[in-house]
Order: sequence, then C-alpha cells, then structure tokens
Amino acid sequence: MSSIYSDIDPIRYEGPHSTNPLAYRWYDAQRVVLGKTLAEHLRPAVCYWHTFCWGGQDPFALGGNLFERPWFSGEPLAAAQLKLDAAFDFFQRLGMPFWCFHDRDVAPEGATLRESNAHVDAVLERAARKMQDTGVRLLWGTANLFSHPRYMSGAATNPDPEVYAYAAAQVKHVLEWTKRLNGENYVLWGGREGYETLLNTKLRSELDHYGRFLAAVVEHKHKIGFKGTILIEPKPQEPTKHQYDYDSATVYGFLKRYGLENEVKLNLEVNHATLAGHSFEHEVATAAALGILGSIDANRGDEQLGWDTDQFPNDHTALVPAMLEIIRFAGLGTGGMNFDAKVRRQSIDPLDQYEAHIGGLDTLARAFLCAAALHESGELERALDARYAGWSGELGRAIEAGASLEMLATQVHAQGLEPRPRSGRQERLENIVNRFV
Ligand code: XLS
Ligand code: NI
Ligand code: NI
Repeated sequence: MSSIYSDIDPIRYEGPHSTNPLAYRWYDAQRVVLGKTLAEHLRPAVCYWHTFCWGGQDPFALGGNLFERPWFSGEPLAAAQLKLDAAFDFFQRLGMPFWCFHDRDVAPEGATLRESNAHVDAVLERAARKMQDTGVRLLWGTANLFSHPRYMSGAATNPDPEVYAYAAAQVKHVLEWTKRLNGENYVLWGGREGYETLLNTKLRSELDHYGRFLAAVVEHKHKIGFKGTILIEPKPQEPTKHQYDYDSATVYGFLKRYGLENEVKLNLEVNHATLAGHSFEHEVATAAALGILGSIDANRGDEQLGWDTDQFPNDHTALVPAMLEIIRFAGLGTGGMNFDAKVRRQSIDPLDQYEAHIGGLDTLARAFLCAAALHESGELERALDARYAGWSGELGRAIEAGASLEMLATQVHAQGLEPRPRSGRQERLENIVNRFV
C-alpha cells in the first residue's frame, strides 16, 4: 500500500534515551503496568477530522486548503476512498490501535440524505475491509450534526422539527454503521445544541427535545443490539454562545432528569474542560464520582487563547492528576484516548502528522506511567484514608446511616464535641506528586 504517508517506516519504541524523532520514547505498547499493557490502558485513537480533513483553514485565510493532500481535489467519492487508504496506512505505520470518525469526514454530503447515506456506505464498506486486513479497531463513530447550514440553529434542539427528524435519520445510519464496524462507543457532541440569545429560544422545550432525542438513540441502540457505550461529549460553548452540555456535572443533571444516567456516559475533552473554567482532572474526577466516566478526547488548549485550539498534548506533568483519577476509577472500560487534536497551521507536511501523534502518545504514556507509580506507592491513598478516618468510626458510620439533626445535636451536647481544625497538608501532597513526575 502506498500513500503520502508511506515514506515513513513503522514507528517503534526505542526508549527514553532515543533521539530519533520518529520513535516512541515512552509508549512501549506491550509494557505491562498495573496488570495490563500500556496499549490496553490507553487505547489510543487517531481522529479522522483534524488529521485527514482539515486543510489548515482559519477564519483569516483566503481560499481553500493550505495543506496539499491528493484527496483535496478530484471526484469527491473517489477522493474519499483515496483518503481512507491513506488514513489506514497512517494508523498502521504509527501502530495506533483505534480510529474515530464523523459520517461527513469519511464521505461527502450528497444532494439528499439518501445520496449522503449511499456515500457513507460506499466508503465504510471499504473501511470494514481495511479494519479486517489491518486489525485497526473503531473507538467510536459519530454523526456530524453541526457543519451543514440546516443545523445552524441546532439539531435535536432546533426550533424546526424537520431538522430534528433529519438529525435522527442521520444518527440512525451512523449508529448502525458503528455497530457493524464493532465500534466500542457512539459519541454525541452537541456543538449547536445551545443558544445564541434567549430572546429567540424556548429553553425548556429545547431541553425536552434534546432529552427525547437521546432517549431515542438509546432505544435504537438496544433495538439493534449495539453493545457499545453511548457517550455525550460536554463543551461549554463554541460554536454556540451557550451549549447545553456545559460540563460533567451539568450533563449528569440532564441525564438524571431524563432517566438516562445508567445508559449514557461522558467523552471528556481536555480543552473543553479548561474552556468551562475547570481543570481536566476536575472533569474526570466528577464524572468518575457520578459513575459516568466513559472516554477521553486528548488535547490541550493555550492559556493565552480562549477557544478550542485542539493542540496535541505535550506536557505529561499536566496530565498526571487526571491519569491518577482514571486509575482510581479502574480504567475507561469501552473508552479510550482519542487524539482530538490538530497540528498547527504552519505544520503542512505529512511528516508533521507523525511527529504530532508520536509526541502526543508519548505524553499520554509517560503521564500514565507516572500516575501508576504514584498510585502503586500508596502514599496519596494512605494520606486520604488518614484524612477521612473519622468516617469509619462510630460517629461517621451513624451519619452515613442517616442520623437526624436531633440525634446529632444530642450527641454533640452529651459528648461536649468541639472539633479542632486539622491541616490539609496540600504542600506535602504536592511534593509527593513531584517525586513521581
Ligand atoms: C469539538 C469536538 C468534536 C467532537 C466530535 O469541539 O471536540 O470534535 O469530539 O464531534
Ligand atoms: Ni473539541
Ligand atoms: Ni472532541
């Protein structure tokens, strides 16, 4: 198989001392830590959209694509097949076990939904064969319900029910394909499920419609016997001014209200967490605590820029706290770590795509190894247990069993309780973490 990615030999692990820019220094796929291989813990994926579809445009650029890729011109369906071949060549050379796609990334939109679906079918039939030949697996599929003008005012939350119906038809098709390709998850990211101004928005109706839409997705999943996980990807804004899936806690409240908290989990993206004013580890820990941690979109933002810059992760120290939360939660289950990340605009060569993914995966692997060592040392867990030790005593157990205000007041008076403040030892704990990163 030859493509624009074929100049590069398969990427191998060479260890931390290697100076080869085209080798892994931390991602030793078969290395066993905490009972599983690194590949099994991380389950890394290449995303189709940023890597093969984005042409380097930004809002200030003139014309079409800055990047030169052979599939950016020619008859659209033939170009889509060429792009697919190149994508699988790239996955294999990187040794990436998973990929992710939107329907409109893999195949061009047609004049009607029937035609669009036929395009998707033609390309995904070929993808099914490619997956078989290469062993590359599908982490998740998703429908693009945000690029076409019809979705300008939302998909499931559109004021026009015809748009809702169209979105439903599109999701049905991709969900069925995701099952057929043995996808591990199905993602819904509601980029336009929100509002620009409340002056033209019936908030309550939109939320009810969104709840019903999600319930219909879950019903169809069970109807067709799809075994993967349905995931919502929270983001606070961009492109809409306010997005309904703001963050982990907001989505949990939404799921609870519509009775879906045991059916749907979260795909958490680093840059979305920071846009919501949270740390990434906050989002991961909150989802884990609420029992809805599903999968990860790995990337990072830029502190000077307040939007979703989708850069590749490159600072392992920043990711150790989130990795620790994932380890404490006992892993991601059907989830994985998808590089929802793109190279910078001036990185125009196919080579840049390799180096971006190598650096990103090394960063995840190194963060995971640090967090695993930290976890195995037991130092933080012992400090946590000591801090909360009172809860395994008599009083703590009585409270957790549902003690009333009266019972507690009686006890405080009877025993003359006057609790004294105790140090949280934050700096000691931070110093412990620094010994492991
Ligand atoms: C956009 C989202 C998007 C989803 C998939 O900000 O991250 O790329 O991951 O629709
Ligand atoms: Ni994003
Ligand atoms: Ni994402």
